[in-house]
Formats: sequence, C-alpha cells, structure tokens
Amino acid sequence: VLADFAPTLRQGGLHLSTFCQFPDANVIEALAKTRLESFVLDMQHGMFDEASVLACVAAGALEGKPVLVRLPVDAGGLASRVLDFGAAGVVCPMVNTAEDARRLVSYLKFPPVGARSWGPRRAIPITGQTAPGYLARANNLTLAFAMIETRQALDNLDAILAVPGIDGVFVGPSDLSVSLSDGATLDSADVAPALDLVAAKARAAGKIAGIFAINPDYAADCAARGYSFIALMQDAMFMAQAADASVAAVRGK
Ligand code: 3PY
Ligand code: MG
Repeated sequence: VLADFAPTLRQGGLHLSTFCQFPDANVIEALAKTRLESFVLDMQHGMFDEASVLACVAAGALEGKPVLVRLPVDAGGLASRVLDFGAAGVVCPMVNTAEDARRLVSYLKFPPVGARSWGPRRAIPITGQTAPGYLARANNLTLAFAMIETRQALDNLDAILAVPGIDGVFVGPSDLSVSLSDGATLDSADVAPALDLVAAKARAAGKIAGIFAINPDYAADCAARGYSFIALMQDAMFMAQAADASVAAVRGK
C-alpha cells in the first residue's frame, strides 16, 4: 500500500490528506481510521520534533497510511532524515528560487538526481523493499514538494517546476496572501488567479499540484481549479469543530 502512494498521486486523482499539529501517535492512529488518505506532520508550525515524527510515521504505516513531513524553514538537512524514518515525502516551505529547489532535491533524492546519503533505517521495512530495491526505487517512492507561497516563488515558478526531482508544488494560501499583499491580509483577492496559474503550470509540467485547504468548501474549489493533493484542514481544527458541532446539536443551536 505504502509503495503505491507516490505512483497513485502522480496519476493525478484527488487525494485528501491533512496537516497534523499534535505530536502524538495516538492522533495518527485515530485519524487513520477515517477516510483521510495520508498525513502531513507539521514541523514548521506544529509541535513535532524528530522523536514524534519517528513514532507518527510508524503509526501511519501500521494503519497502511502514508505520512509526509513538512520541514521547518531552511532545514533541508532534516529532509533525508525523515525519509530515513519512513516518511513518504517532504513538503518544504518557502521554496522561492530554482536554487532553493535544487538544494531540496539534493537532500531528498539519491544520485544521479540528488545527493541523498544512504541509511534508510525505517524506510526499508515500511516500504517493504530490500536494500537494493529501496536504492533502485526510492527516488520514485518518495515525493518532494516545493511550497509556493511568495511573490518571488510565483515569479520563479517555471524554473522551480523545471528542477529534476521536484515531484510537485504545494501552495500555502495564507503566506501567499501575506506576500502578495505586502503583509496587509490573509485573504488577498490576488490569490485566486495565482491558484489557477500554479495548478495549470504544475499540470503542464507533469508535476503534482498540492495545496492546503482551510475548510471543505475551499478544498472543493481547489479541486475544481486542478489541485489533486489537498491537505484538508488540521487535526486541531477537526477536533474543535466536531466538539462545537456536538455541543450545538445538544443545545439546538
Ligand atoms: C500557508 O497557507 O501559508 C501554509 O503554509 C499552509 O499550511
Ligand atoms: Mg505557509
């Protein structure tokens, strides 16, 4: 199942993931029983450290669900480490230039595409490969997403998409709005045309178009715009919204 993840995503059908902020394997175990298809552990804005990533990647694997990791800013060196832990892919924030993208790929892909160092301690059992099999297939089994979330990234989009080893782009709508509005708003009207541009260019380049969606309506809108890898909300949002909906149901309002 885990070895099917990247090839399935590359086929371009809708895949619904979610961001996880709570660094606890029990959260993954609970959410893995839902129809969510994968998880993105958030080391940028969530509470994950390396130990919790290790435990949560394993928790996803036990349930047959792939787990990706969003890295902190400028922490490319962690990328190969989380792949060694068995992560199915990496989402890297603030990739603004082709050089940023090439540096990311160098950590994530084995030669000749990149310069990843060998040592896939957990990745081998999690993907069910032999060591030679993992070496032969890892560059295809693990996904590198470059986050497009600034004006500079939009300006360099063609060059970023052209970097070999970048499997997809992943839009951060909030940071993109902050950047396009020079810090004025999280909800800039300039984001919508940018969303169409990124999806169209990613698809034309044969790369996966990913995005974070703050609610189901936004996710459906992104799917209609051509996004296939959608991180629907966050673990904390699901918990809070379900609690409020249940209280409202009891009180009748
Ligand atoms: C953003 O909206 O900037 C994000 O990074 C979403 O996770
Ligand atoms: Mg962001």
